[in-house]
Amino acid sequence: MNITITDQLARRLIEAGGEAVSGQQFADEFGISRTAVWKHIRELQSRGYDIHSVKKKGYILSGVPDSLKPEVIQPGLDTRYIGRRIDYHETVVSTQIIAHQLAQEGAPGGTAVLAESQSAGRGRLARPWDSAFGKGIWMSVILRPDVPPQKAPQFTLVTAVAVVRAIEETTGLRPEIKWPNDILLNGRKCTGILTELQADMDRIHALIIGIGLNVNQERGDFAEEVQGIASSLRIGKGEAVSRQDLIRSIFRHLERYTELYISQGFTPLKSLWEGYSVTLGKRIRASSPREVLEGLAMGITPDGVLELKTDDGKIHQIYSADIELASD
Ligand code: BTX
Repeated sequence: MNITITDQLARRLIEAGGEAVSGQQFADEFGISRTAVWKHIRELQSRGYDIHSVKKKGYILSGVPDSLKPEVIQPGLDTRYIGRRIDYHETVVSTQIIAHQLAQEGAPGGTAVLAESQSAGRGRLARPWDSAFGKGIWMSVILRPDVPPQKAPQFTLVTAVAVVRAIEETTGLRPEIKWPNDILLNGRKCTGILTELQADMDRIHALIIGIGLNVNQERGDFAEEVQGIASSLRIGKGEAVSRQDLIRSIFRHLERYTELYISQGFTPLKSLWEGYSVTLGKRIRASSPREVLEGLAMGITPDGVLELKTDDGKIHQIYSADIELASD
């Protein structure tokens, strides 16, 4: 990846945490003249960085643009591997497509593809995912866990817990999880998770975890088809939310819960997940391309499979489906 001196300078200013850094200091660190430093500062200002210079002290940063570029996200990120490599784009067809390519080319686990917008973001079964420019987090994370392919669906649940915790930490809102892959705010969908796989029979080569999180949309920013069912953190909180803080928090929680899952299995995550569930204990309709079943959502198994009891008393194990609350 090509990190320019301007980007490195931005990162250095962010890491200074609001303290002044002198032009001479920059010049020495980057091996350039003070005039060149000043030109890079001007460039950053034109990109939306709020930088002013204080006589005899140096440059002070008091605001960063609302961007998802790595130089803005990575300072202050305390993960070991998730988000250590960020592949940033303004507009893409789908971050999933790019992440699949990168994974095939050998990108390390933890690589994250981020975009400001997607022209054809996708959900499960190739359904469209509405991805307005600059309003959300449209991201695909590559993981390379050493687990068999049948464990892949559990990563959707692990990711859901990580994202819910990150939303809580960043906004104080209390979202809920609808099995398997939706996160709801006041009953409306604010996040979708799409787990895809590169594997052979015995081994996962890469998991591509797609996260679509509506952050700063107002109602009118959503495509007409989803206006009645979608929500955003901004709508829930009544004010704008920092996508940068949220992404760092997602990276941190995702790494922590992935590690927990790999070392101890799903059991410690199961009760966390259950605490956020809107599905359990309710009468639901589960639709899959194969069948539609209606009954009571009993619980999830230690493997994260949903158990549904139909009226004939039979318990069905559901691996993937669309869930609606059924009217009794
Ligand atoms: P899903 O199949 O569960 O949900 C898709 C359905 O959700 C759509 O049919 C539509 O009804 C509704 N929907 C579409 N856009 C939105 C939205 N912005 N907010 C709320 N509801 C919506 C969910 O699939 C998984 C979505 C993953 C999206 C991420 S974004 C980054 C990555 N790249 C990519 O192409 N997909 C993933």
